[in-house]
Amino acid sequence: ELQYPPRLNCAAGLLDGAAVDPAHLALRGARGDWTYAQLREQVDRIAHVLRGPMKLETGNRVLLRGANTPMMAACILAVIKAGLIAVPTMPLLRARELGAIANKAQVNAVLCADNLRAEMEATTLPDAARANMLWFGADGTSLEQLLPAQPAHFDAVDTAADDVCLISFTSGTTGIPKGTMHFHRDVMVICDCFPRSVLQSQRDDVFIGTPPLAFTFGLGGLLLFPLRVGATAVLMEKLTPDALLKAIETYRATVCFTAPTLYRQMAAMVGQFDLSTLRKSVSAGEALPQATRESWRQATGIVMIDGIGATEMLHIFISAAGDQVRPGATGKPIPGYQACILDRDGKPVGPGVIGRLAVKGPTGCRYLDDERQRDYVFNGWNLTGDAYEMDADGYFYYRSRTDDMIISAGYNIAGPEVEDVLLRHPAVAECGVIGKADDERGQIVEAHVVLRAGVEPSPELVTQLQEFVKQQIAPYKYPRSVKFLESLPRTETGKLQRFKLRAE
Ligand code: 3SK
Repeated sequence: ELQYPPRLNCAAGLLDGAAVDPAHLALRGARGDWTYAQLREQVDRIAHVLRGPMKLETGNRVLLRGANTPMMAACILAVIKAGLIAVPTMPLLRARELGAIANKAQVNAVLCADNLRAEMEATTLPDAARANMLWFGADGTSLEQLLPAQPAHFDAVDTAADDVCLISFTSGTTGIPKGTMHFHRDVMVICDCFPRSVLQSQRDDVFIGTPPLAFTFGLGGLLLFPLRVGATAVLMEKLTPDALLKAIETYRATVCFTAPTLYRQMAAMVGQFDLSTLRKSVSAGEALPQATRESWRQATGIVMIDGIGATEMLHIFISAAGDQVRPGATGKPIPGYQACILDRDGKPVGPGVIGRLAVKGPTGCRYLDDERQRDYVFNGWNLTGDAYEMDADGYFYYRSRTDDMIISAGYNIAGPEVEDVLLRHPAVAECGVIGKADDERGQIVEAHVVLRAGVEPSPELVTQLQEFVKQQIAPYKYPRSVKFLESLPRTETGKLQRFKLRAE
């Protein structure tokens, strides 16, 4: 069913798709809104700048850097429409991290939001890129100055469906980001999988959310998926829970994409906002605790759509919606994808056994010059690094990251299960559970807890939390060590950096 022509430019395919009405609002943001006709014209003028004044050639790589704004989105689309390769980067990255990405991807040019200029200028870049940078997003910035003189129409560069158009970097939960390469066809594939089979998005949808466009969860949910069905996307620069709730109300959003942490925080505040237009709430980027699913349901009446994706796979490949949702499960492989559980030797295991999640389908891992490709792809299966269990009906249940499974005195303990219990305690706002080396037990369960406002840490509270866990799950899973923190270390995509907790 997923058939695309051998010559394909995905940016052109999305901007000129059958579902697009030129007069319909495409992108909305704090600094103004663009219809599809206006977005297309903006993309075309930027594409002319890339191939004209910037003198870039087909296959060159462009580092992109900016908060979620219509202009950042237009730059990404323009790079791809111009036959170049987009290398989007997270807005909060520092010069050292940006330099590592720019050099790994050997970028030839940079398009960067003006408010992020200082860090970009402090970055060590390949020479070609250092000499070829333009700034955008404020009056009089170099990119915007060039636009009025450019023609309003650009003929998309003729690319092959299997030419690379995007290099997306992983968020670094292990500390070392990897570049993943994706084809024009892959972009169309993700638009035709999850949004069709699970989300069932339509032209009258208004998409909103917080994942950065540099994270493929955000790129899909807040740009590619809405364009594919001719819908509207709201791009927000301020990514706090109250800003998201207010924006859902203001823009009458129907589909929200964000991470479990934000749903958890928003559930406590929804009463102050009108969310009556919201129909779908998609959670990914991190495992969704059942406690968070329940509190969002209680607060809004909405059954969340959980999903697991990976930068390597480009987007979500296991999910479920509506009456297909099963408590505790992420869901089933979405049409087009297959998944199974493998043991340590790479042999499939049956229902009820925890093992390594393996997935295959129309997208897959292609690391940029990285020997870790051999660890990720095994016999055609992509090994995502997640420990999962399947039930007899083919539902998949997240247990932990493969390297996060805690082995204590011979027991296998999944940190997220302990986190899910702790999150139900009224004193706990956030928590991260890890295995800490221990002479006697090999490892012990250690909980890092952020308390709710007004709650003070104390030895009594530690005992209370330990007893609370023992009451709800097998007592050997209780955290023998509890530490209180002001906040948890997270990547910009919201993923908990357990390696930092372990290093403490
Ligand atoms: O981390 C995830 O679960 C994810 C979800 C959707 C798209 C991309 C990613 C990495």
